[in-house]
Amino acid sequence: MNKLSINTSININRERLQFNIEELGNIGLNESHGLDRITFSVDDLQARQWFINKIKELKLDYQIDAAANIWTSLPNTNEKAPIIIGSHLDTVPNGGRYDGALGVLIGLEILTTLLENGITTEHPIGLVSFTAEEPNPYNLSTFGSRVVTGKLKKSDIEHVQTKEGISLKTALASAGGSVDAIETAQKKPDELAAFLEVHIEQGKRLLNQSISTGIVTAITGIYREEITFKGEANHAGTTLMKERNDALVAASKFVVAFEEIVRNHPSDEVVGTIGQFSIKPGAPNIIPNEVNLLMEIRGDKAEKIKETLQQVENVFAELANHQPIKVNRTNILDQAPTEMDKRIIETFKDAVPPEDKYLLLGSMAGHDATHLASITKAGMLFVPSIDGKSHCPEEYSRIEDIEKVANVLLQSIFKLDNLLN
Ligand code: HGY
Ligand code: MN
Ligand code: MN
Repeated sequence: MNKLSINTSININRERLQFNIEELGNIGLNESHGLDRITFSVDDLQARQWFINKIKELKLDYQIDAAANIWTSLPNTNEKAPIIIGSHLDTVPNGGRYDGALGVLIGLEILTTLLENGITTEHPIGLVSFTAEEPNPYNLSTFGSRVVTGKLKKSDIEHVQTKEGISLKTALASAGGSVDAIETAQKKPDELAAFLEVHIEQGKRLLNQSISTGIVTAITGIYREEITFKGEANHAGTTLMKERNDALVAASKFVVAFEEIVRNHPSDEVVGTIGQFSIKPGAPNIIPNEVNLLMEIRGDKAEKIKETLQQVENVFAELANHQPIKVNRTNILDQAPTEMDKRIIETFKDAVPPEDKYLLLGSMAGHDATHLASITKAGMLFVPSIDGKSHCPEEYSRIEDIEKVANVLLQSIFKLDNLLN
């Protein structure tokens, strides 16, 4: 049969996709109507099991690699490298139903559509759910995709544990992975023909222009540091103000100075956040002796992140002039800004129906595709986010938009199947 004649007549099943979004969206639901599928939590494990059951219902094989990434693929006897669709199932605390999950569910829907239509492609079509994309208690976001692309090795992770002392070794094993065998999950360059990720935009650009399909040109760079300020604990009543070395006061000055640096950066694409902060010992009558925080800087160009970091250095130098504080800084993430594959961008454009529009846009959120781009051709499609809300329970995308973008992905897969080696 002529492949092109099959392609244009096939669409994904919107009701089935909607059903799966709702069913998966009940796993990890909390009292604030948000999702708590934090990496390796009971709810994360339950979502992973839900996904495995769905694969089994399709009578497909699946593999859990050493990073606990879950892979499946349609049967195909060709020797070609596979085209892989993927994203993640874990969420931020009190997160939404769409971030990550949508990309996996659209992949599942596309596999199901191809199966029920009996379509065999030249390239095997696969699907992956990556482990621990979001920041997590192990301080290892985009964990699964970094392992697959060789950016995290056994030596980087073998001693990792949470603040409560739970080792990554134990937690990863609970999801079917293995720290000792971690490097077996690594893929060689060109082992995959392409990686395609659909995600919600998490901003308002598509919505403001009433466009359903976003085609991502590049993904922001993300730099994170864990910073500990060490002062001196002492009695809050008997220690004179001039005699104090208060870790919280120093950290607070830093927070304010940091916000000013990023706010004043001429580029809107440079943003910075301190989203996690803890004080020790944490009593009203003890001067804080330790503050621990996570600082994040994002930017569309590596130089802009570097230049922001230089200004951060100046703040620390200035702080040291005023207080005998000790500061420990550990870099925990340094993801360079990444361009998406030009050929895939062109293919996405061609796959949008002529009566519909698309918008080319950069992603200011990080994604697994950023890492996959180092070993294969990577491309991303965005779906509009209502009110631009994400990482919160209000996160929502309309099924009409989702359906359109899923069909763009399906048609793109047919085109790439013909185009790629
Ligand atoms: O943090 C991010 O940009 C992504 O949502 N993980
Ligand atoms: Mn996210
Ligand atoms: Mn995500």
